[in-house]
Amino acid sequence: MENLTNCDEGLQPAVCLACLFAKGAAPARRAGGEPLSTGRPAAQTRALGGLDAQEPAPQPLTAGGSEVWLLSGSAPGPWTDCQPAAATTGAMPVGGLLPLFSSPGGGGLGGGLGGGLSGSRKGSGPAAFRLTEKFVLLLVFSAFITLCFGAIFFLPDSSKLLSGVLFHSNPALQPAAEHKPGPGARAEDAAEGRVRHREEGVPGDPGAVVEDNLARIRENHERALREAKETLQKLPEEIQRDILLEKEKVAQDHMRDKELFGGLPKVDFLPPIGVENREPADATIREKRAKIKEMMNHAWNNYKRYAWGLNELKPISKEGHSSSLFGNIKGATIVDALDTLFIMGMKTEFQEAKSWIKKYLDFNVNAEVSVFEVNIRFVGGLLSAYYLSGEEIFRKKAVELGVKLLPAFHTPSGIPWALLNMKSGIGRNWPWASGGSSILAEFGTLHLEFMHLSHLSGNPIFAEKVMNIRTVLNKLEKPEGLYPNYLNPSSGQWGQHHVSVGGLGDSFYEYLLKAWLMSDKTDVEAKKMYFDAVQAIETHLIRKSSGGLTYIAEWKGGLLEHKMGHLTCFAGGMFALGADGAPEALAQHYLELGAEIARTCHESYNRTFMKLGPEAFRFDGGVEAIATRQNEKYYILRPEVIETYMYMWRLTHDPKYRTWAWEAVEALENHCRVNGGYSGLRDVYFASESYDDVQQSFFLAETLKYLYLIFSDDDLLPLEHWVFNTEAHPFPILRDEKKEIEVKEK
Ligand code: DMJ
Repeated sequence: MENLTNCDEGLQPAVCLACLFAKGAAPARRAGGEPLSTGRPAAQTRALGGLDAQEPAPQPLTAGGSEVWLLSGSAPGPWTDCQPAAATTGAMPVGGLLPLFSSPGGGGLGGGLGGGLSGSRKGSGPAAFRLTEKFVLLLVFSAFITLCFGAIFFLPDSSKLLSGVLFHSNPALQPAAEHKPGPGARAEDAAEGRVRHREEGVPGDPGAVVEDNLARIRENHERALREAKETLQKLPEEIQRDILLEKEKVAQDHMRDKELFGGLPKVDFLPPIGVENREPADATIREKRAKIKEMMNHAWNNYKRYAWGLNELKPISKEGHSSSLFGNIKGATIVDALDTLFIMGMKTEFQEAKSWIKKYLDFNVNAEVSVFEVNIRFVGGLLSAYYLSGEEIFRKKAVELGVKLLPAFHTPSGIPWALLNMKSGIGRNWPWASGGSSILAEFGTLHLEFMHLSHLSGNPIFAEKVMNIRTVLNKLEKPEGLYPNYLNPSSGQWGQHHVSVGGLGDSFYEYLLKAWLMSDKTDVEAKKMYFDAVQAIETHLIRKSSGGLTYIAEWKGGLLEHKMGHLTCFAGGMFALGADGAPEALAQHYLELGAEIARTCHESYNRTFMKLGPEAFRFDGGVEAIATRQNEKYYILRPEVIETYMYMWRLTHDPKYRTWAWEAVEALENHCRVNGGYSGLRDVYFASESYDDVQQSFFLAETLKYLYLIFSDDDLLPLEHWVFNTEAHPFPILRDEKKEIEVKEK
């Protein structure tokens, strides 16, 4: 206590702060030049505190002066080493910092109350105080006592304190075993044990025990108040969500533990169908296929050389490229390319990729990721690598990542957030999205991966999450039968009525069809949703230009924008693939619709200088299939047009699709290939290349894979056994056991 009145090494932080402040502000003075009660010789004290023994004696305190001094430190009064003489220096005094620890003549409790023992005030001893000072001290003292009693009787832990402090016999006399928390004891029990242990350590010091208990009680009390306050400020739905969140956190921890201890259920790995890398019989086709494999080698080797372990490659700068879509997750190209390496027979590269994944692929990143992108590229890539190779590491990593994505679904409707911090589990939507909405193409493109995650983990939670999305969608009224691109996850209602089969909408439709196909055609709800949607799209969005090109426009609140994105070109393949499930009378129609879209998209390539298509092309202002705006003229190695050629080739074997695909290969080689890999282009209508300097991971995952498949026989990843996710990662069809048995019996 004595030290509290002095500026010495051992002082409490608050007091030290006060000291520094006071010293910097003005030379400290001592009342009447008397030495402080430090036990140090006066000369030393002076030297330390910069004291001047010749200073005049201070003015005696008045009650008012004392009060003001205690509260704001602005009135004249005596000081200790630590206190500036405010009145004489005009510097800000520190009295406000020291109401309890220091006071005139040696300080607060230490000086005032203890004055008779160690105070150094002139004429020291209680008798030396004036009546008003005594009154003030008494007031302070009684306030402190009231606080202690208040704490003892009204705080939640009071009973422990009462028994531990007031009515308890000396704890040191109690048997030690009694204080030990037993096995399985809760955290609070352990804490209690800790306090008791401290009591045991200071049997002769009840003051320390009181202090210890008070500190703990104060801490608990403050925490409880804080939590109660936060809870009261929340809406009932938010509280409900928090409860759910807590529950799921427990489930996730459980799952993680299970995984750590090898808890993933055993699954019988079925040898994949159609992964033998047979050479095509036709020599020209063989050569072409070999050329595409060489392109993959060029892309992969340069990524390896200049950007290994990073997300993507900058082929011009020859360094890594990081996209915010993946937060701090690394290795997008490695994971995205796995299955392409596998089907091309690039075994060494596949093993290198696997080793990297084993060692470095880490999802515990404190950064926001795009749930959609991470799902289609990372979850999708890992799942297909598992299904092709049977390597457990891929299944483990895929499930681990799936678990990390689950908090994205913590919204009132269960429609997931677009962005998620994988470490904190906090989600939000893109700031630009209409009224805080989630995006149809993003939350609608989780289904295939999540169904497989449930299949491989034995945990239905993933399937439940995506089936709930469908339930929400099915309850909503659709304008003209169309699905708007925006849906608010809080209200569960549509945002802006903007409909697109391109960006923001595209893969939602793709996943309806593929959910049906991947379920071995048992998910008839998905099939119905798909065909209903396609019917509405045909009625309201699909148009034919005067030059005879069929295109898919965008719909904005009933008005058409006659523009088609490169992304929309995937739809040709989708319509053709869906023909199989259509009513007989419509099957041919859908195949033809696919062919027409393929032709239009081919035109969008053919009408450029580079023979590669722009990001978006228009059918108005006298143009057809041409980009008219500068910011729509770029090509970023996207796959959608080639994807449609692949489906059209497989489903029709019309040779023009191979011809068109080869045109694309030549264009890529002529304009996108550079020393350091493949780059996107800023303007496909311009005679000389302006590179965007990014080799997108989907170039290896999709563009090159679809090209390779076009020049392979159909028994490489046959469509009867595999469904490609939207990033071209093949997933096996989940066979319905009952159906299998029925077929066999027949
Ligand atoms: C890919 O990541 C996927 O195909 C996605 O569905 C949309 N676009 C890119 C490539 O263009």
